[in-house]
Amino acid sequence: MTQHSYTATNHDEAHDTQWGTDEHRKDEALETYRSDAKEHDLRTNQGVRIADNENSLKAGERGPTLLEDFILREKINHFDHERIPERIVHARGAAAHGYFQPYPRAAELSKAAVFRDPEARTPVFTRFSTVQGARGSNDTVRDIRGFAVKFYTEEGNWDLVGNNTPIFFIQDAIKFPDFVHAVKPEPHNDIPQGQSAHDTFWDFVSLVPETAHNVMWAMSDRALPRSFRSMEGFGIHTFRLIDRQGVSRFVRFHWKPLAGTWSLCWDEAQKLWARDPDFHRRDMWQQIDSGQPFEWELGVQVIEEKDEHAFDFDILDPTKLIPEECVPVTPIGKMVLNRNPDNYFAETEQVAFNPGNIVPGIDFSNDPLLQGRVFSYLDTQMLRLGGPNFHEIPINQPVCPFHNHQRDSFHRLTINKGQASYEPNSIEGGWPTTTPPQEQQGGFESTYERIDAHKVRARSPSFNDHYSQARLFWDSQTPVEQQHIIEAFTFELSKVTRPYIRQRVIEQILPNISLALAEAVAKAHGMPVPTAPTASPDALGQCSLAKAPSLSLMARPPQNIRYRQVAVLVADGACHTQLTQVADRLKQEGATPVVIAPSMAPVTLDDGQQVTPAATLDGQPSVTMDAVIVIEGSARRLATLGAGRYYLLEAYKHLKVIMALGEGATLLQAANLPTAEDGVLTDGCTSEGLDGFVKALSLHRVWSRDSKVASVAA
Ligand code: HDD
Repeated sequence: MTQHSYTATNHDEAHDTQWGTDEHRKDEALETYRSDAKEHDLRTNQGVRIADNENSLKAGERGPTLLEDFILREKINHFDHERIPERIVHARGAAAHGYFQPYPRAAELSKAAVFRDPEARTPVFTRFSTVQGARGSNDTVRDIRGFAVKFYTEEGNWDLVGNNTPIFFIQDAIKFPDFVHAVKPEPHNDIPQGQSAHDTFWDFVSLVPETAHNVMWAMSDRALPRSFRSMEGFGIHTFRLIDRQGVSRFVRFHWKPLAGTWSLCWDEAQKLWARDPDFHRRDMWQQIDSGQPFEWELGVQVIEEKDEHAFDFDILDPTKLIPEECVPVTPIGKMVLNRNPDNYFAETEQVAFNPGNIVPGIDFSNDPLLQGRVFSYLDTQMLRLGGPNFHEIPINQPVCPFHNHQRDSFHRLTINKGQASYEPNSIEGGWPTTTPPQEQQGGFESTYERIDAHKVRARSPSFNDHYSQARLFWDSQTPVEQQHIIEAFTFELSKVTRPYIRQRVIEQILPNISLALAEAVAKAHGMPVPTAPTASPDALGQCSLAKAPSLSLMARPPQNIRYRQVAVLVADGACHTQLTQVADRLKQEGATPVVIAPSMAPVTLDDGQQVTPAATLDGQPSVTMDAVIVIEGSARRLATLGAGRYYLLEAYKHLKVIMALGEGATLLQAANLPTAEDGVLTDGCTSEGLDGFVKALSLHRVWSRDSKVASVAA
């Protein structure tokens, strides 16, 4: 094993001299802890070289094992304790390193070091997660995704712990344990995994109308991201930014993916559970590994304090978004994720996020959900990471020095020198000392706010509106997206075994969002069609906007095909020139061609040359790809194979663009698919033909096909 230098003193000295704005700061700090066993002897944790790692120490070759075998005991003992409790929510996740670079505008809004210098890059570690499932659950379940960013700033760690929806299910942290108990697998049988389609979730939802808005997002394609790179992220709560003059403004944080927003289809997502449970984490890992970073812009909606009450909802209510049509999102920086972790456990599992980790220039609002969160995360890490010293775990350490009088407890790594672990002291010259707040590099100061109130256990009447934005969300979706929401409600409720719960959702929740939605779901469940909203005028609320186009994914397709994975199907006899032409064009557009064949054996092309496939039809099924191109000369062979026909059938069902070149139409015919319609291209491998493919794929899916696919048997 390599020797680590654990003392904070050592790190501090190093950091004090490297003080600056370097995106590699965290990477360099982590280097101290990296261990590479190459060319090292196998030893015990006490440093003793091991001579035999195959046999335990026994009394005779066939005799009992001896207690004295300290090598065996140490190895088994460590192994027995390898697991730590998984996160109570967001247990399944994947993370990457990168940096954040502010735009000039950011420094006008906040004095935080992370926003100060447009030339400076702050290291970040970002973890994406699902909420409901266990650590080993599937990536593509219908669920909200966590979007947690740790900024290792010069002035301490700032964690922006958000989701891929701009709102949450509940308004007050006191309901969080109830909500989580309801959505998690049911307590008597631990079913279902990674899904909200069960009685307790819908029981809770039907009894707690404030969940309606986030439920709408969860039932939409937003809950089925195609890739982490294609998700928006949101800080959700209203926070504050404090500028250099001490002026505080309310803000909502947004992460806008530079790749655009695109999602999976529900049927595709479900099939991916079996075909590639690691779909999202693999996608991120492979793309970062191949030099294709994941990128977002950080944006803020800014609300001056005087405008706090200018909206038809309360900005402290985390079940409400601020429509971008009312307050535009100002971009203030860019995040680039460009490095995979070295070790999943040491980094992704042990990273401890906490929305309570803020730095000077950023502050909380009085959002009652946020206030509870500020307590909960620190508390949960104590259990999950084994005590109050988890901030010393390498991935959690700030990149700036940190000294205080906190001492001892489990797994303390820092060797604090000196006698005085209290303040004030004269023995150690009074160190460490406090820093008064100032424009830059000052001590943290909470926003000066007058609070003159009765102590009450109550919710503000301004939180009574539960439906206006659920309606806005529904009204802002395209017809195809609305149909997907109807199908999602229909599916989820079909898994609810108690009819009275289904009935409560259909009769008492949905009509307050949309009568059309309620009618469609009621009919699909053979239940009476609701004819009027049931909620009180207060709960129904009012929204000044009729529609907010920013809420629809389909309304703003990416318009390019960057990062798309395109299946290029080949079999013996495939046209070599065409294969090269297609692959070159896709790469030119920033997409990845994946050559797929019936087996991994080299494919003999029409000119006698051979190509080694990257994958097989089974190994890289169409659900893992964004579009399909059949290379001329391959179709007849593929048409004889069930897997070949199924490939196109499934791609067609999932609204993917299919290009069948040369005699490729024979494969379409063999699969009983149309040979000429929107998104099914048989134009030949001309430059215009490929233009047509690129154009069709840049809309992500062939939405016009949506109404036909229910009859496709795949
Ligand atoms: Fe939370 C984890 C996001 C409300 C209590 N939460 C967790 C993670 C994300 C969120 C992304 C995973 C972080 C990681 O990758 O390690 N949580 C949210 C958002 C919320 C929210 C966006 C509402 C706006 N959470 C919330 C409340 C509470 C918690 C109201 C408790 C009162 N959340 C936790 C937790 C977790 C957690 C139990 C589990 C593991 C962890 O903290 O580190 O403390």
